[in-house]
Amino acid sequence: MALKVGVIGTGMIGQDHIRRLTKVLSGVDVVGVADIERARAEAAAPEGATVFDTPQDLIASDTVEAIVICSWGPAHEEQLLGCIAAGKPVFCEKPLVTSEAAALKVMEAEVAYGHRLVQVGFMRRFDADYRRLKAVIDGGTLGAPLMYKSIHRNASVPAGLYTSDMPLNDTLVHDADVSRWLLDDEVVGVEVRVPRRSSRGGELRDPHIVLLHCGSGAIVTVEISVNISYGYDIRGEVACEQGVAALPNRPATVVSDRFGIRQEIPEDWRERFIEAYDQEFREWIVAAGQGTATGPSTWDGYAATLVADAALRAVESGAFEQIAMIAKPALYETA
Ligand code: NAD
Ligand code: ISE
Repeated sequence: MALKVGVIGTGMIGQDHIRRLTKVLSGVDVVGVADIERARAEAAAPEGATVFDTPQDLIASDTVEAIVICSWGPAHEEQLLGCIAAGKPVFCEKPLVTSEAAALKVMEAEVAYGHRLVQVGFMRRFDADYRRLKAVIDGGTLGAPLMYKSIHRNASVPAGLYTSDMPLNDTLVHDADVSRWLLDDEVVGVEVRVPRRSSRGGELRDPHIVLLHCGSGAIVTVEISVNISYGYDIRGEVACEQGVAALPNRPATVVSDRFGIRQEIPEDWRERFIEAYDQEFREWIVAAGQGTATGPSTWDGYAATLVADAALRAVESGAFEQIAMIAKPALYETA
């Protein structure tokens, strides 16, 4: 029996996820959609799917067994709490929520429910290259990881809609999550440096250099550039005690012609992580079909939110900003 899914938020990534849920993956049916812009939901709805008036109506519907949230970050809290209250598994695009208080509320609700219902859209954990990199580090042959260099470049971001806080609370969350996962460590403090501003973004503060200090003493440096024009360029290199392991550049095909030797650059995240998104949903469909969730959890969303908050403080203060986490609830110990 196919899992009956409702999608909230039918913008860029909502439409891409509807495409993969209807055209790429099996064992799943998109039976409903909702968006505050009803016309957008109507245009995105697959044949036969119901267009609900509100996200709350979608969550409450008996025809919807599991939910995919692709609305804007500030809307996630209310929608996640609604899914947990209804006892329905939910895939929520990053960021989990946009404040520490909201993350704690969602975590409290899930812990009170008694088992995991929430999977956060940190798709890098499902990318084959990142998984290989983690396997090398976990294998231990290179010794302990000491430094991780994460490069996160976007060709462009929507002018006016993407504001100066977003490199730190919308984009950095991916690097924060994947660093914690790769190094099996928590971030305990953050520093931010702001180099010369790129003229391409007008008043937008861009680029950023972020230092994530981990509990073990390992340090992650993150370069975030969101208007670099040439493409979506994601790189990563872990320096360990006895060697270095790095992600390959994607796509890996090398073209040689009379202009030289080169690799293409993906246009955006949809292209670079297409297979990672497919895989995160394959694993979600199986877990949600069993009434639960897998992969990045509410705890991981909370941790990334704390990093974003600390980074926003650090960009103002210019100083090291410490992070204090609550004790990890037992529910997330095996996650
Ligand atoms: P978008 O602006 O294209 O689409 C968001 C949609 O949500 C819009 O159609 C909007 O009308 C709708 N919406 C907003 N508030 C709503 C509400 N309260 N109820 C119902 N619908 C609501 O944005 P996007 O690029 O599709 O991003 C959506 C989410 O996905 C964001 O949280 C973003 O950070 C995340 N995202 C993740 C990735 C990734 O790589 N994992 C990539 C892009 C976006
Ligand atoms: C976007 O929302 C994403 O999540 C992309 O993966 C990220 O690279 C981009 O910077 C964000 O704006």
